[in-house]
Amino acid sequence: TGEQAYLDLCRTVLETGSKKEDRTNTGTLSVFGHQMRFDLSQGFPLLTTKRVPFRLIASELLWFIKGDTNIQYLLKYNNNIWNEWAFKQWVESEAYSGPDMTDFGNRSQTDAQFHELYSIEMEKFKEKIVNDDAFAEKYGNLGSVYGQQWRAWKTSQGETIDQLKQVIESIKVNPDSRRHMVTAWNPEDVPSNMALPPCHTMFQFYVAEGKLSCQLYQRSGDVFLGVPFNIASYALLTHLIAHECNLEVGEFIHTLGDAHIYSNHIEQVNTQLNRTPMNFPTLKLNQSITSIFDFEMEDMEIVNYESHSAIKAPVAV
Ligand code: UFP
Repeated sequence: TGEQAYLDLCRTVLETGSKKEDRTNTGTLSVFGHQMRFDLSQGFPLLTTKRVPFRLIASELLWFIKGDTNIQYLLKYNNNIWNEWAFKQWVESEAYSGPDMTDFGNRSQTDAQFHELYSIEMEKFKEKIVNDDAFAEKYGNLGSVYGQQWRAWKTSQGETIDQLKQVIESIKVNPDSRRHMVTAWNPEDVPSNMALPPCHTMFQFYVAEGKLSCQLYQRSGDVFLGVPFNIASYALLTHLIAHECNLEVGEFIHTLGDAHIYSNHIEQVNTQLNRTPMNFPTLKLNQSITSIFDFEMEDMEIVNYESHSAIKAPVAV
């Protein structure tokens, strides 16, 4: 099955990876430069050797596509994956007067008492973001993240470029073009304006024989936690754009720079490698929608998703 490409990446990192320290002080095994190919016509690449939550992937992708950079949208879909970045801005602001939240990510993993305090503050923060638009406007906005880079790239002239709209137009008008590019990596914004310098830095589309393919260059990949999400997210994006452009889906090609397994994920990866992959599920899209900008959560559905159970692991922050 197509999942083999991912399992091979895991094995390659475990067997040939270099021991490498990292920003988060967790320690990794890492390889540099690895490519996986997924034939999207053979099924939707949502891993089956562990449960991967499609709902989170889809709501995050719609958030990017809409050019939204405020976590309020994500929280409405019960998607918590970007909370920490906004929470950091809040607890470091003048307006915050609660308990000291310095280095909350690491402390909440090692100090149970602090974890309790942190959870309470985080819940209060989320509730305010959802219910108080002015508060959300101020503290829920992550600034120069994917939504902005894709839909409203800031030029030196003070204008904005809608890269996503332009690339879809160029796929329709000039499918053979070798310039179907979208970039999220803006050297001017890195690192000062960014919560997290983009991991998926640029992607390119390619049309041949009526099929749309996509290749992503990801500078840094957390093989166990991040990469399974990234695969499904770009596969979904490729499906949505192919749908709008009346093309079939071709391949998703995932090129990774620093592909790493964190030292506290090795056991989990081994558990996963001992499982037998099942067939990939299928993606169903609401056929009456014609523009990717009009898709909502209820217009996309994963069918026949059978998988082994989820595997928990700590996130490096
Ligand atoms: N990471 C991913 N995929 C993502 C994302 C983050 O794998 O989509 F946003 C991981 C990669 C790395 C960490 O382990 O998050 C980012 O750290 P750094 O900026 O130091 O590469």
